[in-house]
Amino acid sequence: MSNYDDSKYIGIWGPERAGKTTYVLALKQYLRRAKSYSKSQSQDRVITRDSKWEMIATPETQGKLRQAEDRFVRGIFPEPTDPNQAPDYYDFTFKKGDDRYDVTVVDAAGKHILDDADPSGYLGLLGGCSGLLILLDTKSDMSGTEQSYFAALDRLLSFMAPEGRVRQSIAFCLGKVDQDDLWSALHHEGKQINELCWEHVPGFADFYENHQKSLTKAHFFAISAVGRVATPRSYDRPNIVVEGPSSRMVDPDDGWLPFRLFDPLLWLFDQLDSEILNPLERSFKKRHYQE
Ligand SMILES: Nc1nc2c(ncn2[C@@H]2O[C@H](COP(=O)(O)OP(=O)(O)O)[C@@H](O)[C@H]2O)c(=O)[nH]1
Ligand SMILES: [Mg+2]
Repeated sequence: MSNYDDSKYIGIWGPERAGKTTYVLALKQYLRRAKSYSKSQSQDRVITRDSKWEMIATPETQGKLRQAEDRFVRGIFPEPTDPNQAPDYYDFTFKKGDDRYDVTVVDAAGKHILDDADPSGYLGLLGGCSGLLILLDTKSDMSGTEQSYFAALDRLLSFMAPEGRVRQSIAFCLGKVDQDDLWSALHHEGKQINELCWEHVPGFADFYENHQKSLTKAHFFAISAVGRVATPRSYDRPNIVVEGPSSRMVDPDDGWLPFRLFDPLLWLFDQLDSEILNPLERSFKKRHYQE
């Protein structure tokens, strides 16, 4: 982990196969490419904003991610995180001009959190982060298993809110919104992201209702690491094919454009700033993230 005093720990958590590792790999690749995207597609406000940022891995993190990155640029997804493996750490510096955030991403394998005896100290680890990115996935059933992920999240939030209020900022991210049903609900039916979560993530509505009061700093995001394939008419279909037991991206090359990947982190950065700055500085600094 980074030794800087100004390091922020941002935890990423989600059930198995929700896309945590892919998220980190895709974000790094996307920010690297955003500079050239912003020249070729300069009307896109999001890309232009993101193109000013750099995401720099420490040498150790680079070593850890190298193999998976080589595969990812060819459209091949990371090996599933071993559910028995201890949490993995990735250290990055996010830089834009004079702004700098040292962030340790805790990639916590879903299942670890299920054991209520918490043998690997997950509650302390994730509960001690300044911000959390919780990745929701419509396909990983979080409620139906014998040990429910939502029960585990309940424990985590109770741990974080001993007095009934969660201090930390939480970005709830609905991932894989490239999927046809989610994409069309979001873009054609004008559904709000939180509505999509209630409707498409089994168990989420009940979970959220139970915690709504204590979650004072929560925000919803919709993201996709693979994006959609653009045709002259529209963004036609998800940029992904399933081949046997695995899947890969159809177009990992220059045409690849993920969807809104950086938004949750920019929002978390803004929240972290507003905790340490006085109100005057806060309004001056609040420029990273726009609704
Ligand atoms: N459709 C779609 N599938 C994705 C996306 N990101 C990841 N996946 C799929 O989800 C699987 C699990 O992703 P992974 O990052 O290994 O999940 P983790 O267990 O949370 O680290 C991948 O192998 C892909 O098949 C996405 O943005 N869209
Ligand atoms: Mg993983």
